Amino acid sequence: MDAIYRPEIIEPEAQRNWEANQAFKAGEDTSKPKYYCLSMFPYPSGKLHMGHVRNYTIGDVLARYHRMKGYNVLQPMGWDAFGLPAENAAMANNVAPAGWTYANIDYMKKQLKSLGLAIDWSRELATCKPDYYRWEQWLFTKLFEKGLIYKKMSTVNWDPVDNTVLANEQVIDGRGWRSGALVEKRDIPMYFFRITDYAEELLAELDNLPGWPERVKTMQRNWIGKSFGVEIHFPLQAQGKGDVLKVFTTRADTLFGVTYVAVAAEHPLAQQAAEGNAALAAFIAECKQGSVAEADLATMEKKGMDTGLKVYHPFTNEPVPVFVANYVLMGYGEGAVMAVPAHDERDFAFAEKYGLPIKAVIKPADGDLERPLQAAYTELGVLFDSGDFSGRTSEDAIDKIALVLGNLGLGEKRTTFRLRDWGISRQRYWGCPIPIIHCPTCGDVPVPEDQLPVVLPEDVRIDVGSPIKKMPEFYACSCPKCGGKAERETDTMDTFVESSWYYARYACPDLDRGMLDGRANYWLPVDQYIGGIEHAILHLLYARFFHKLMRDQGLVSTNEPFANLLTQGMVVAETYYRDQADGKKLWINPADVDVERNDKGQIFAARLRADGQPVVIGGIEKMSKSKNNGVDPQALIDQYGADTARLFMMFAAPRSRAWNGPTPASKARTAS
Ligand code: OVB
Repeated sequence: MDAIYRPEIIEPEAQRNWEANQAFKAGEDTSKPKYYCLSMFPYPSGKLHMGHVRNYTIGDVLARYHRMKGYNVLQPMGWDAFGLPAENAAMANNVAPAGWTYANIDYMKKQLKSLGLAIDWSRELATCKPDYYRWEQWLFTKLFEKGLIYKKMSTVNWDPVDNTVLANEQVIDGRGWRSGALVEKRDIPMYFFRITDYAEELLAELDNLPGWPERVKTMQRNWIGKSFGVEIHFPLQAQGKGDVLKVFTTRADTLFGVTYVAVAAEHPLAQQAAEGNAALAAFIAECKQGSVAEADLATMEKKGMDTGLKVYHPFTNEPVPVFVANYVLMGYGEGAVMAVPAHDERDFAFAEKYGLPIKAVIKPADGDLERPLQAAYTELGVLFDSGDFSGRTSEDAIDKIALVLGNLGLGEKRTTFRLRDWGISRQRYWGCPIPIIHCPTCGDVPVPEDQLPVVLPEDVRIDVGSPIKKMPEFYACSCPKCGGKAERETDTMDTFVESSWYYARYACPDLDRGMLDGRANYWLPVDQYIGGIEHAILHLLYARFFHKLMRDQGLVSTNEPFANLLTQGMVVAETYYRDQADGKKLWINPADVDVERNDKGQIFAARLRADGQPVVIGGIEKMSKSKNNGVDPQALIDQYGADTARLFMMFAAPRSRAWNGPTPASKARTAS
């Protein structure tokens, strides 16, 4: 035996041995309890980063521990291989997205192997391969036939110079990232998964997931956002009898405080009012510009314009002006809201800006409102100046107002969800083709099973826009129903579709006659899922939704995919920079800096090794390309060996809440 520890010799030898003996190959074995340990699969972005090392080390520790405890352990790995980064890289380096992706997979697979993870590589899958995505297309056609997928017009970011749709992250300060042109909104047909049909179950079943962090469940509950409210009908002035403007509100108790109603730019009333009103038409056009990202909508300046139209208050019959407002979205509720400036912050700001009346009707139970109101009073309370309802509490009034409106035929109680249907169409190339054929006679026809997969051509040149939209050899086809000339859909699916079911396909990655077989029921649910907190909402919700879709298709027998969830923290590092002449900071990688520490280990001086001159110490931040503080795990592995790198990762920031419930020994020391 060598007196010196030589990881560069020991580790490859152990790894070769594991590979030769298929040490981590898993099979269905009913004599032992099974343990399916899954780490979120990586995007093949180029090389492993510290976040991956942390994720896959935690998974490996749990997998090996359970193996030693006598469990039949499955730990698979694969590649979340479609997506925009491959297209961007392809454009920058003039290579095809497929080639770039496969090269990255090769390199990162070598890196993962050098980490010594106990992975069953025989189950490796890549979502960009037809033998994977054909089953996604197959399920799509089944769901389309069931009406669980439907087509509807939807708004996208349109670059008028490049003539292409932009993803939200390609819109920078309202302009296209490549062309710099002002981005417009455009309505195009897109496909939607009816996730709202499952909203109630997705919410209720969070209560049956004791092995999930409370924080993640709360985020999902808020995202689903079940609320009880009232739909209120405001009769339209100058229209036929019975014509009403419908709004939804959770605060029907504030109805007597309504001083205007606001509709989305796309609302039929707005369109109607714009005929013969050039200023309004121009404002509506302006509303249609800019990003559709929710984050941008939240922070943008709230603007509106009077349509000149009026509706009647359902109780007082007083006329109420109708505004078009840029913050009201057609896709949300009825595309119209009642505005109560005295009791809603956004309405308050809007009313002040446009000189609209502010009418208070709710006061605290044990006091009075300040006069004049300096800000909206948004709490529940007691009604006043509200006709027969004055003196009632908010809760009581909501019920009573709904009842009376119901009797008048002017409204009803309703439950609504914040959750919207999931739009999955992407006008991009590097994704799973949507298996629909557009026939001028038969309409949208799903591709028949025996014609699947619809294979994405990999040998393409990327410039502006998706190449398959310009390839008749891809889109020209005949209608499966009538045999006439037809065209294939050229949009591809959101990559979150692939990551919604990969965990199940690992049970039977070789199956070529179906999406899943009985092996999925042996392995599922995943006993331990491990990943970053950034996936707390969308990915985990979509995967839960897909599990229920697959259950209802008879493919799996359980209700939930992940029994236990562990969310890891962010990997952090010191930052260093120098101020440049242009006022910007030049970020310097920690690997290029020499530091001096005090007796507590804190860094008090830092110099750039190259010139020996000081650099500014920027404090500890999560590792990122923008702050150039990423530490390359490969350098660590090369210098100290994988075991040391893994051990360091676990000791520097240990996790105690390993699976179901906290271990008594210590409290978690990382944010998760
Ligand atoms: C890493 C987790 C991630 C996921 C696969 C990241 C935790 C946060 C990042 C970044 C860059 C660095 C250095 C450190 O959450 N394919 C999807 C995916 O997320 C998953 C599917 C299921 C939707 C970092 C970090 C630098 C898993 F930029 F140079 F600085 N985090 N901590 N540290 N794929 O490849 O380098 O992104 O669980 O592992 O991540 S993934």
